Amino acid sequence: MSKHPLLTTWPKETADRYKDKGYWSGQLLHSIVSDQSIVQPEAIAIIDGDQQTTYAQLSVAINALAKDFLNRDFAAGDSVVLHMPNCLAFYQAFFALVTIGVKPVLALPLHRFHEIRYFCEHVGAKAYLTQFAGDDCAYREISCQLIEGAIVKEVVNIGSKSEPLQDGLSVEDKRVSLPQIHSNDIAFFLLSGGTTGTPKLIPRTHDDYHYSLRISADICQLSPGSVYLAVMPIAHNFILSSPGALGVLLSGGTVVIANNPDPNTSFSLIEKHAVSIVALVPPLAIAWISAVEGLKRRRQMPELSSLKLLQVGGAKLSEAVAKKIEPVLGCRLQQVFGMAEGLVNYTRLDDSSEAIVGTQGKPMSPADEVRIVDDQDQSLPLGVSGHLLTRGPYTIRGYYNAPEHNVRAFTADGFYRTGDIALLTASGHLVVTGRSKDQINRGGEKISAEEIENLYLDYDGVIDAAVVAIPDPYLGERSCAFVIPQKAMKDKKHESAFKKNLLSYLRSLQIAQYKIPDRIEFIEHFPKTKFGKVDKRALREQALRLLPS
Ligand code: AMP
Ligand code: DBH
Repeated sequence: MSKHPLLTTWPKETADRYKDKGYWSGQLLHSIVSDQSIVQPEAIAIIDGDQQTTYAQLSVAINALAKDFLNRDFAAGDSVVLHMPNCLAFYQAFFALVTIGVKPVLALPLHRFHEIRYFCEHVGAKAYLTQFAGDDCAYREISCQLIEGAIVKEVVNIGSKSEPLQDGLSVEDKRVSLPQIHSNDIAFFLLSGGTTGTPKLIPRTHDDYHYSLRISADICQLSPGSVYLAVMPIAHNFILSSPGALGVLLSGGTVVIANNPDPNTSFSLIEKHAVSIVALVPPLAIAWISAVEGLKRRRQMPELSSLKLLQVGGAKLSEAVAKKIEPVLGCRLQQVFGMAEGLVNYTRLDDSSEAIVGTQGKPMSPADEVRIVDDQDQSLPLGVSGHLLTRGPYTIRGYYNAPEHNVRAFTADGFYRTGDIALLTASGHLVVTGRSKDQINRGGEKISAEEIENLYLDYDGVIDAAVVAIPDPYLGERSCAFVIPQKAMKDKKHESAFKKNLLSYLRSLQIAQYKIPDRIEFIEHFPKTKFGKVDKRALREQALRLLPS
């Protein structure tokens, strides 16, 4: 089925089976809004501060923007990088781009010049699409650097709040006609949390993503009455599709955008708009619990009665926190264990309390194939932890333009090696028990150890570096870089000056802040495994001993 040399997709017979079974329905992602604009044109689709848009208005704005993009000479098959804060214009731009077959790379707000430049170069981006609004001048600075460095030819500043899109563009422009889009085309690229030196891009098709939205919306029992609060970055797969804003729009509900993660901001939005569902990473769930407990003590209990479902995912939720959610917040908990590559697991709304609190859910589709295997890829019995492999109708068969990495990341028969260690229970639920991939999960933000190690290797004065996770009660994990310096450290003063240099070096590269190690330790040589590789397990134990008990 793959027509493109840089893409590995499903074999023809598998694709045919997914179509026959109705998983791949042939529907296009932008039909989500255009269909609802006919069914219920006056219903509110998205609320962003004092801006709100009905489905009819949203559809008009998307078409207008699509035509504006075509007038700028964007053409089907082009790629762009879309890098925006949480705002209405993100959805307008996303749908407009997929309407005309231009593939956006969905960058996250915390990405900085280092990452954005890489995405632009990797896909040969035609343009960088952003919004110069609010207090964050990062987007403007990145734009200048991209133009100065001739990395992209064009920067498009989309619909800042002072000039809303709906009023700005002509819809009646009949001179441009929209290109034909196929449902098995790549619609956009998501970013992988990464385990390698450079981030990998995840190509998602209209067919596979639309299926994942339909089934997610069904599992979460969404309806036109659902009101979804988007607190975390809206370009992230969890917030986009599990069921996320797109699942809610597909169901004809309303998406309310929060542009800061402060619990009190969310609580007022929940009350004001009668929010019924929200998705958080574990650290934010902890912050919400303590905020509510604090307000209760002061007898200022926020009005959260509309909230029916709190989804928590992105990193492992501890059982202790999971147990508190329903009694403190008064809503149902749903654990979500997903990945931008595909497979998403949900605890079901009618699962037992034990399953909801103690597992990371079941695969969402009956067509998801899940295997738990040992180091030799041999299947393990129920209840035994092993490597989690998966394939299915919405799990990719290869990263974009990464043939060598794909050989390692996928089995010969197309299973994705998730890098997670998990066990399956007799009821079919997965429990995540560890990770084999060389990654730090910092409260849901994934850091590839190798990416940071490579950056340190380029720094004068560093012989080698190894980055590992250290446990943290709030974030789950933080990062610790063990560094072998070229010259032995003379004293504490010398050490702390060198640590400062190492930190400012990383900052000078303009990488996302969350990737900067939380801790740096100097070491003379690394412990090695039997095979002579750096023994990260031993380093993690060493890091643990350094932590205050
Ligand atoms: P990403 O590659 O950024 O899409 O991140 C996906 C990874 O996040 C998964 O492979 C897991 O390692 C981790 N993850 C996501 N949700 C959960 C969860 N509920 N519990 C444990 N780990 C999770
Ligand atoms: O962490 C993730 O990537 C994630 C978590 C929950 C995800 O992609 C998803 C749900 O869809």
